[in-house]
Amino acid sequence: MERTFVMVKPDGVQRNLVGDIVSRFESKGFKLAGAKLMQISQNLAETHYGEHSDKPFFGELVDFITSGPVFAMVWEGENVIATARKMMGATNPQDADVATIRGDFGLTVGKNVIHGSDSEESAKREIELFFLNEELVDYQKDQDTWIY
Ligand code: FUP
Repeated sequence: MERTFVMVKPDGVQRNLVGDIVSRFESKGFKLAGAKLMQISQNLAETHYGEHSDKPFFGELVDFITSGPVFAMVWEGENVIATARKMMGATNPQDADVATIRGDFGLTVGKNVIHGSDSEESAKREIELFFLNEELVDYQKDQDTWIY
C-alpha cells in the first residue's frame, strides 16, 4: 500500500489545526502509520527543502519551518500521495480551492499550513528523513474492508 509524508507546519500547530487535519485524512479512509510532534533542526530543514536552496525564499522558508513545532505524519492508502496533494490544495492558498486545507485555512504562500510529498520518490525520501523504521506501524483496521 502507498505511503506519503504529511506535515502540519508551525502555523498550523499554533492555530490548533492539527486535529482538523488529522480528522480529514482519517475520514477520507487513510490509515495513520506514524505521527509525532517535533522541532525541526536547521540541518533537517535545509535537507528537506534542498530542492529550493537557490530560491530567493529559501532562507525565510527554513526560518519558518524551524520557528516552532511541526506535526509530522505518515499516511497510508490507495493513491494517498496524489490524493493528499488534492486535499491540501494549491501551494499558494489564494489559488487553493475551498474545501481544501490550504483553501480553508491559509492566506499566504509563506504560511500555507501543510506540507505533503509530491511524488513517490519524494514520499520515500521524506519518510526516511523524518521517521525511523521502528516509528512506523503496520496494522490492520476493520474499516479497511468497508473502504476497499
Ligand atoms: P508544495 O509542494 O505545494 O509545498 O510547494 P513547493 O515545494 O513548490 O514549495 C515549498 C514551500 O515553499 C511552500 F510550501 C511555501 C514556500 N514557497 C514560498 O514561500 N514562496 C514561493 O514563491 C513558493 C514556495
